[in-house]
Amino acid sequence: QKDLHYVPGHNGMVHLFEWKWGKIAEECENFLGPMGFGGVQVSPIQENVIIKNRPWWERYQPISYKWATRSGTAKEFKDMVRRCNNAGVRIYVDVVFNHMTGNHKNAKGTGGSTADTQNFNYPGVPYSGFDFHVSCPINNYQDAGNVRNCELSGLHDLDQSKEYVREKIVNFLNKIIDVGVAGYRVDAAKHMWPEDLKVIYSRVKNLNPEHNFPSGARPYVFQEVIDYGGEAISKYEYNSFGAVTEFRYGIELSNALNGKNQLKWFSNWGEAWGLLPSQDAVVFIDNHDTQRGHPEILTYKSSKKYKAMILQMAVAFMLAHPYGTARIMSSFAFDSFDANPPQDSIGNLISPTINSDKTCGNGWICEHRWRQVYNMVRFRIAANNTDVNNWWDNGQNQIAFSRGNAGFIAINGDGHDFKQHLYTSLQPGIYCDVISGNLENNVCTGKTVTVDQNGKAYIEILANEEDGVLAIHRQSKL
Ligand code: QV4
Ligand code: CA
Repeated sequence: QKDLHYVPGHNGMVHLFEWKWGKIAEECENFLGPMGFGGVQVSPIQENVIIKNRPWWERYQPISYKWATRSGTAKEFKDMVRRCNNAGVRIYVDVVFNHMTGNHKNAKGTGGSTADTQNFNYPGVPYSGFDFHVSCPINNYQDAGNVRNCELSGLHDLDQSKEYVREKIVNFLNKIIDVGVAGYRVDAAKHMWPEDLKVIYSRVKNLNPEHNFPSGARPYVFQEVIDYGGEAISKYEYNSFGAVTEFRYGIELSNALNGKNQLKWFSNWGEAWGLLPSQDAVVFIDNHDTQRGHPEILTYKSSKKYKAMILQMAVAFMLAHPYGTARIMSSFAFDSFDANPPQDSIGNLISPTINSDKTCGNGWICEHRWRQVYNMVRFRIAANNTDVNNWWDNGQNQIAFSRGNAGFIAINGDGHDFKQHLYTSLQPGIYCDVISGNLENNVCTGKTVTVDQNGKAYIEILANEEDGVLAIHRQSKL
């Protein structure tokens, strides 16, 4: 349950937050597949309650397990999974089964279901009061019972120890596996008992071999457990039976690039820092929650504030480094927490348009389409199964390392020029820096780096350059 089943030669997961199924299918065929992305985390698929002005977070309030959301219908979902698998890109669904909705007058769902939320009645499943914990608010993160048996933000809390509830959840999961999904993100896993989760996961089917999964393959499970330390519940309660989101990853890197720590300390980045074992960790700089509620975390908005595009630097480091399963956040532009995704006057989602330079329009940020990001996905693929070697730093925020003899990256987090002769471990030759440009038809549109007979090269990242990163790899050789 910790194997992603990426197609060989693919790597990196992108969260296409609030994208429509049809558009994701196109993205798999036109961009993600050809670029070598490993998988997509998609927004919740189950029917949710409709909330006025349609904030993104209505999708975290399930009203039934029907596949009907603003992202599309069951038919469109199935078609997307098939097309993405054919393009070599796996699909991971964000599943929400800790709770149903909060209280709403005349609750109506995106698939036409209704609910009497005050009385815990959800005929679309059906669930009734008997299937829920007795209502109480989560207000004490020092008490595991409170966190797991009470309501997160007033969301009616299902009791996963009940056979009936387990059966409904397992059926829902089995149906997504049937159509070729490779795994799922478990929303609010911290708010459920590990024993219950273990039983639920163990009952889910093997992956569907018709979609090119090996026979007997288990779904990849990654659980949303936010553990910054200091609470009753720990990430180590969950990682024996599935992967876990490693929230400390993004905060540590953001702190360093925000000048609160030095990059040189990252020479032993990984478990030595108190992070989960690499195999168990899903890592990311920002996610859909932290980009809204955590000013200290780097997001696409940071890149406007600083001349050096520091989100890209953090993402480049993440993709260059072998630790963890890397996930990239792909956003829509927003000004406030509640802001809805791009939509028309009657609430239909408006999909991104694609510009000629590969970036997105219509209010979509599409970080995964930034050259500095997709080219680092290709770096990660080229460097697959190699370690960090030849770590170099200047004692502050200029660092460099190689990945076996497959790739080399240098980062300038200092305010002065980076000018060094460094050992790259790459074959002699001329390489295209994939951060400042692209290698197209054997022409490099960015900086080039010449690796000499001894594997050494002159590396330069000036303080006033737009990007604070330089990266070359065996596939970027001219
Ligand atoms: C409000 C009040 C409550 C009150 C309730 C009564 O705030 O005090 O009890 O009304 O009716 C939305 C609103 C929230 C509202 C709630 C219920 O923002 O104000 O409560 O709905 O109507 C997303 C959003 C939440 C949103 C929720 C459901 O972030 O704001 O709540 O969707 O629509 C912890 C958890 C972690 C969680 C994180 C946000 O450990 O698991 O908080 N992260 C995941 C998702 C996240 C999602 C949920 C969990 C819930 O990543 O996006 O919350 O599914 O750290
Ligand atoms: Ca719970």
